[in-house]
Amino acid sequence: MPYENPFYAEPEYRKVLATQFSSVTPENQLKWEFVHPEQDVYNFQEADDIVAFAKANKQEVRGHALFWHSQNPEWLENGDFTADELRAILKEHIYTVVGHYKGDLYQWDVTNEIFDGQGRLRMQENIWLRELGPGIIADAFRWAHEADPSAKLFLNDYGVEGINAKSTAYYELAKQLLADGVPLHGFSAQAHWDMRWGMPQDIEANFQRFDDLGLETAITELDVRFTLPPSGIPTQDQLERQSKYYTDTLQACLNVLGCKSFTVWGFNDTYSWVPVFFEGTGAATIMFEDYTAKPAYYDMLAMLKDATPGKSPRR
Ligand code: 9MR
Repeated sequence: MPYENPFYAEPEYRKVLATQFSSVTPENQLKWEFVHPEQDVYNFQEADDIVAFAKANKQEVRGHALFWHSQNPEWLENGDFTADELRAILKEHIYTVVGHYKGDLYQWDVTNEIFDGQGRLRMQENIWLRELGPGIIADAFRWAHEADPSAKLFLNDYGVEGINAKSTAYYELAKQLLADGVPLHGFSAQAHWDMRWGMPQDIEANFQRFDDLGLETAITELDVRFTLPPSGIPTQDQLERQSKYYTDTLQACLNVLGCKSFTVWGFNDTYSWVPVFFEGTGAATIMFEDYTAKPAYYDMLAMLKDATPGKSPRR
């Protein structure tokens, strides 16, 4: 990671994490390269610490991610495995990692980012799809369900917030998996917004069609980036426009009954992937470096206070 893990280094980070959230997601600690760095080595320590922290603070934990084209260890990506071996490796990984947290994690991103922008499966980039074919998706869900029957299992991606080719590809896949009796329970959208572009107005309609299939929905990685002024300090106008992205996303989730999980991707600008990946942009989270809250924080809080639990405030 490009910055020190504040979970260990910063008491204020832990305090805010403990008091402001009811659900947490390990940002990297359950990805293959972290949790399974060598073929015969699992490293659960950091994720275990997060799960213990969450338990102590009566929080739930989302698991992320089991089947992805990115952040895989060298031994896996550059290994010379046969298809049968790879299948056994994936099965063992899922059994071991999901099993390790059996009963502790309420949701798992089983697959992450398996479609490209045109709604085509990433048959080349994703090692599992490339070597084992699309049928392996159903197996991954079945294995995860066997390892922890109580965890809700999700298809997760970015660029699938509104109705478009990619989210429709997920809709078709979800229907097929459900028809085949595969234990799929949810569809989730990451929601990494960039204020250079607007945001889709049909998030609710998109989530609702998955809800109508009987699936849960979730927002899993919300943040809102924009180009910073030369001073590096966001203007009030930028912060207010940013808040609208946050609250519009929250409103869409609140409007869909099965959208029960809503996660921001980091909550302090010091510890955000955004400036690392997109030079010149930043300030994407709900709190400044010193943990003072931005309009997005206060506006979402007000919206949550007005929301009626269990009732769809559909407009
Ligand atoms: O926030 C994560 C960052 O610390 C990592 O360096 C990066 C590596 O790809 O992954 C980031 O998280 C990603 C998440 O796992 C999947 N959706 C996109 C997120 C932002 O890149």
